Amino acid sequence: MLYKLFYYFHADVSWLNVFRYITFRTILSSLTALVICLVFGPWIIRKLRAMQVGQQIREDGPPDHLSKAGTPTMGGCLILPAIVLATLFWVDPLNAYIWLVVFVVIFFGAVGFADDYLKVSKKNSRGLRPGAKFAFQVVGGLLVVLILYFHPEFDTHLNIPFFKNVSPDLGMGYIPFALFIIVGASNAVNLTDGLDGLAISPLIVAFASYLVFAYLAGNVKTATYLQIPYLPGVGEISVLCGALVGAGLGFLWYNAYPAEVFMGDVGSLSLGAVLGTVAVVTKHELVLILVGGLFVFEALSVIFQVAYFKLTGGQRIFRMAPIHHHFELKGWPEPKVIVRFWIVAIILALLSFSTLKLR
Ligand code: 57M
Repeated sequence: MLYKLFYYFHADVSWLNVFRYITFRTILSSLTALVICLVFGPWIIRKLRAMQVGQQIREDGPPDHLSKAGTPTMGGCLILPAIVLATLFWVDPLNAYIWLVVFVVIFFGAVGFADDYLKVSKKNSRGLRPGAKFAFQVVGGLLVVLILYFHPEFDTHLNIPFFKNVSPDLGMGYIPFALFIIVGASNAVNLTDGLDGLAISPLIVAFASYLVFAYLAGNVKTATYLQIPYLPGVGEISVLCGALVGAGLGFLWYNAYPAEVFMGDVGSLSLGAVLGTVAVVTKHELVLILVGGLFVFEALSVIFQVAYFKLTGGQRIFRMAPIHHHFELKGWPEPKVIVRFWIVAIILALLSFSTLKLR
């Protein structure tokens, strides 16, 4: 938006042409979000501490976590404004995809905020009732999917990674499919957010990957060369992904072990839903299984654990789910679990790039 204003007043100045480039604006949006998070981080952490927005710790969790009681939560209140501001500064304001994703940031952020607020104000770890939280997620996700579905240019074909000639048309079936991706990603990131930096680093990796996919899909030359669907306008999503990467890095500065702040549901529900939405908008839906592989792995560990627990009347596959707790209880120090999980996330994201060539 900001760069459009520059044009308005100085359209004849040739160096301003650099602002036309998505790559240049992506760098600027990531730096803007990074600086906002780094500069305002200490202030927000002080405010959250003063307002006693401290984490309640469940007593049935790994014992090491009890020392985390009182760590300020709701750090998403730093991440989300940084993303929105940096995005609005550097994107083309006429791009509808951007507004759709900004809506997701705000809507899912508001649901998470309500959940966190109830937890900290009532001083227990329950928050919104799970049914209510899920219902809000479905409503938000459905709105997004319906807007996309009824857009005349939106394509309901599904691209199958590694198979360039297989792309079934899901028709109306695309609606529940995309909804599952958005709501599923939101919950999977939320489940993963249980150790310092465990969710934000794989999110940075995932958004950096989608930054590349969006750029390639939004450019007619690269899309044709790679035989991926050409999606006019989707290149701007790179600028937004840049803001997500920058804000994530800025937040990681404070969330790195030992964390000075947690992102809270306001961060995790929103960033997860944004990841799902970006996967849908860039038509790289199934690639999310690799790009966000760590989140899938964490969510599956919970599904299997809960199912097995119910079927067997109380027996477990893992010492505790989500699976990061299993390794903690096996005696791995927290930083070791975190860094090893990051390594897995990075390898999976790198593998996702092979889908561009192996087809
Ligand atoms: C929320 N929240 C963290 C923080 C963060 C169905 C069941 C598996 C659900 C699951 C659950 O409730 N998950 C969602 C996970 C919590 O973090 C807060 O929540 C926000 C994210 N939503 O931003 O505000 C705790 O995680 C730790 N943390 C860090 N560093 C961070 O940067 O150390 C978070 C961020 C924080 C802090 O300790 O308090 C959480 O883990 O609660 N439930 C569980 O995860 C529980 N699992 C469980 O009950 N498993 C059972 C099966 C049968 C369901 C089993 O395996 O036996 C565990 N979680 C905890 N204690 N804390 C077990 C008990």
